[in-house]
Amino acid sequence: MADFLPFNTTCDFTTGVLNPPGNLISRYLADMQGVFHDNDAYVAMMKENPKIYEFYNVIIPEEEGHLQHCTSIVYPGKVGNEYFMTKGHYHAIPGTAEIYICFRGRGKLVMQTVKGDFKVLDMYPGSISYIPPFWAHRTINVGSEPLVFFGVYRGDAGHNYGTIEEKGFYKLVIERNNIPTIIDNPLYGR
Ligand code: M6P
Ligand code: ZN
Repeated sequence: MADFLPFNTTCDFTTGVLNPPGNLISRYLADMQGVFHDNDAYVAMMKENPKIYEFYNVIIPEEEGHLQHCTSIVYPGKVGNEYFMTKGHYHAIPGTAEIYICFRGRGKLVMQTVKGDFKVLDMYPGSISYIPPFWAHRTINVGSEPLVFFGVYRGDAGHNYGTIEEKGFYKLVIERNNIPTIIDNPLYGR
C-alpha cells in the first residue's frame, strides 16, 4: 500500500462532477424497478425514463486500509408522490461506517438496521452525516435542485443491495401537502 501515491481530485461543489471523473455510474428509472411504491406512476413515467441519480467514484483499491470516496447527484423529481432517491444499501462488510457531506440541495438520509432501528437525518449544504456501522442508507432529494454530496467509506466495505431489494426500507418519504412526510412502507417485506 505504501506504493500507492498521494493524489488530488477536483470537485465542482455545484454539479458534483469530479475531475478526473473516475468511474461514473448513472441510474435511470429503468434501473429502479420495484424501488418506488407507486407502480402505476412508475410505469407511466417509464415513457420518459428520466435519470434519477448518478455518482462519480474515485478509483481506489478495494482494500481495508484505503478509503473509497465519491460524489453523488440525486436529481429533483417524484414518482407519484415519492421523491427521487438512491436504491440504498447495507455494506457487504456490514460493520463499516460512512460519512456524507452535503454540498448542495435538500435531502433526507434514511437509515435502518436489520434489528429494526430507523433514523432520518436532514441533508443541507454543510451537513456532515455519520452513518454508523451496520446501518443501511438511502438518500432522498426533497428539494427542487440537485442534491449533491460527498461520501467516504472503508476501501473494502462493498455494497449489499440484496437485503433492501428483497424487503425495502421500513419507511418511505413522500410529499404530502407540499411537505416531505415519513410514512410506514406499505410494501415492506412484500
Ligand atoms: C453514495 C455512496 C456510494 C453509493 C452511492 C449511490 O455516493 O454511498 O457508495 O454507491 O451513494 O447509492 P446506491 O449504491 O445505494 O445506489
Ligand atoms: Zn454505503
